[in-house]
Amino acid sequence: RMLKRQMPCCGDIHRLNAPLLAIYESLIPPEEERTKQKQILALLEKLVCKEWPKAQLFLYGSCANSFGVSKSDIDVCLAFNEEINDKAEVLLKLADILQSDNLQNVQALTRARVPIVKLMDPTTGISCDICINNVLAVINTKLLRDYAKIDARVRQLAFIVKHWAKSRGVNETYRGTLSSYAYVLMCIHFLQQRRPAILPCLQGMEKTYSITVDNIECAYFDKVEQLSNFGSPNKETVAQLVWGFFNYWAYGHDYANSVISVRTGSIISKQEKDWTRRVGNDRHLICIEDPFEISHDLGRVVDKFSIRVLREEFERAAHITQYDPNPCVKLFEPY
Ligand code: 3AT
Ligand code: MG
Repeated sequence: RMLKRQMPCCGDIHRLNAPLLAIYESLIPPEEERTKQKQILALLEKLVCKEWPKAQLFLYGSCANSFGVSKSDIDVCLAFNEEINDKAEVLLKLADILQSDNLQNVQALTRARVPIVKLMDPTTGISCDICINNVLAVINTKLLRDYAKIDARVRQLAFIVKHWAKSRGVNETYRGTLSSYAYVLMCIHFLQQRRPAILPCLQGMEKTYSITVDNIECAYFDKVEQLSNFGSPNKETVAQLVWGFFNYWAYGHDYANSVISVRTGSIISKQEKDWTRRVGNDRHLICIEDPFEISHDLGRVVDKFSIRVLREEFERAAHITQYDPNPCVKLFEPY
């Protein structure tokens, strides 16, 4: 009797589709949030321009990569045409300028791994982090946004995975779990690997966009409006994909030998990357290659304790999507 209850039933997974789509819909930011973001950017531009007329401001991260849920903070990059040696000095100056306007909680965090100025706009209630010359993040934001345009299921899957990760406490890099950026790359990789594929490998195609940043050539096919039918031979629903995603990370991934690589659209070996042993604090227990900074493993924050937490969470999620009578509640239950 036990076995029978545990038997996966193919028709069953579809019961999840409508509720998962409803959750996805509820997470999409309303249009007025975009308006507010633009307002803040305009205000910042006005203030920054007085001091540094040649500098430019860019949105990056989830407010610009189309994977932002409602009420996310916004990430802004202040880009100068030249290298800035003393970022702390510029950030303190910036904090000073912003403070004198009516922005609240302006704070320069000059010793963080990525030094930033944090602030809150009292009229909109939106918090904002400003970094300096982090142009690669602006470019990887564009790559993610372009992938999202190819097939609606990219955003659906990634929203649900991010929501799950936040609910379950496994979206905290300072505690050894993964960043939102890493989760979105995991989703893109997964969709590149479906058969038929739901996503192509944009960096493996003709280069229609190319820019060199910090000596790294970032190039890929960005005319994605030409790819709007790419995923249509694959008829999988978001429920099947969510189930497949968690199963892949619970039981299908070879943690000992494999690196996932959106850049190549495939799995590559740890051996090939020389990510086989711990170097300093980088452990490579789950390997996610950054699409542009290819020496950069986004899994390097994961340690021998948090890898267990992560894998147990993938297994829990896989089990719930398959067998739980109330999966949409259980999956996102606070930890
Ligand atoms: P949230 O919705 O805020 O959780 P997000 O997409 O804004 O998601 P993060 O706050 O983790 O993601 O990061 C903001 C952006 O910074 C996303 C990506 O463009 C860049 N980024 C983050 N981590 C890395 C990294 N390790 N290497 C390169 N770029 C990164
Ligand atoms: Mg963010």
